Amino acid sequence: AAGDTTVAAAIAPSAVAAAGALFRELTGSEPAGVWSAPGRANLIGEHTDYNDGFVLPFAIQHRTAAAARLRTDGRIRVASTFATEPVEVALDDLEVLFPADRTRRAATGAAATGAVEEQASAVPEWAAYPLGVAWALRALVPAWAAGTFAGVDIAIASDVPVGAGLSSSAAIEGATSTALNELWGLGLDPVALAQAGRRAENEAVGAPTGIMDQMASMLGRSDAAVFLDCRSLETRSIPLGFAEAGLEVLVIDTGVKHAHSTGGYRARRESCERGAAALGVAALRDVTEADLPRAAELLDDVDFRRVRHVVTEDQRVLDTVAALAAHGPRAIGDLLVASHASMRDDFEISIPELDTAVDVALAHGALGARMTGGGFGGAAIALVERDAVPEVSAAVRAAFATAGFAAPHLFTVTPSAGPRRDV
Ligand code: GAF
Repeated sequence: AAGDTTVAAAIAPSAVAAAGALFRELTGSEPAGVWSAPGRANLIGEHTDYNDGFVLPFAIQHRTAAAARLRTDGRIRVASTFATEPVEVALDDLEVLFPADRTRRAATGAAATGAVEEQASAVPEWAAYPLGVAWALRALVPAWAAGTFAGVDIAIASDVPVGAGLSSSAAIEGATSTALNELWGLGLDPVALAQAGRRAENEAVGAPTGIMDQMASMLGRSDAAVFLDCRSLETRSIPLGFAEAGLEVLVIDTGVKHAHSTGGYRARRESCERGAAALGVAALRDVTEADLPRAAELLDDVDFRRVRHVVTEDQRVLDTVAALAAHGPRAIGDLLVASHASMRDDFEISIPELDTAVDVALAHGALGARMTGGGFGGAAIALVERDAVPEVSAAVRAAFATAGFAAPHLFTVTPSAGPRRDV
């Protein structure tokens, strides 16, 4: 138990102070404000978002903060505690750095863009998130084209564990878009800001992700999950009641890093697209369990199992929302377990560390457990009686040591509020 406390304390939120300090170091002056946005844990609904389906994530207490202030020279400079060097470009160059399409890139002329394109490949990945958000916001606001936006300095710090499947990237996007929305007086609503964040991730960073993480970060509420229909983008706040029920959500971060801009994530998307095309629907959202026998005839075994995961996972999200409303959080354990089995066996995005985390948590009394996020690494969540957190944690640590896995990071997460201005 003492070990758990140490780990929790080490990651206790401090991003706001760190972003402010970094801003002062960068500019020698005070920021105009500090804005922050949370990471998220997904309770259930994995790889359903880009299939126009349903998800049920909640924002967590770990946040990313952006300290920012306008500048008058039309340049944007971003610094972060993840990197030693800040990155600075002219705002007008963002469109060349991240061209909306090839036609536009061609239209700007190779000679004129050569130097900037060289700069684009030199933009480190972390900086593509905030710069990509600034670029995506520009596309939303026609006034930008008339050059009405001032430059800006932004310093970013985060308490969200990176690569743990807790959406550290959506938290950077959310903190940046919330800061720029206010400083530039854009008046955009949280859904528009979430869409700008997704666009930054898809087009500036090049990770083909869905909209779940940005919506979870932007629309989070204390003690509630965000039930999102990824087709209509309608959301409903779903009370979770973990605290009143005496339950905790324990995160087991395996420390195995994943990246969604590469390999497996993209391949899963392609399987889903082939499945939808073969079944003649716009997206797998339009397929029900009754269609699965036909899918089995039309698809090879691998694509069929990918489709079966998405179709059954959508149903599990709806069942979880219904179970929470009818019976409360103790009723959702089996759905979490079934979700994990589907990701392990049909979608094949789990890894031995995540399977061990889930199995051991369940063997030591967790009500339910599943990997959370895109997979291939990252974290599992376990729904655990408050009093059982030390026992489950100790058992997971021991099992990891026995299996020869790196020591996991264990901490509890609390369903928390979305973006805000902190200073
Ligand atoms: C990652 C992506 F960013 C999300 O859009 C979602 O697809 C998730 O993986 C899997 O559910 O977090």
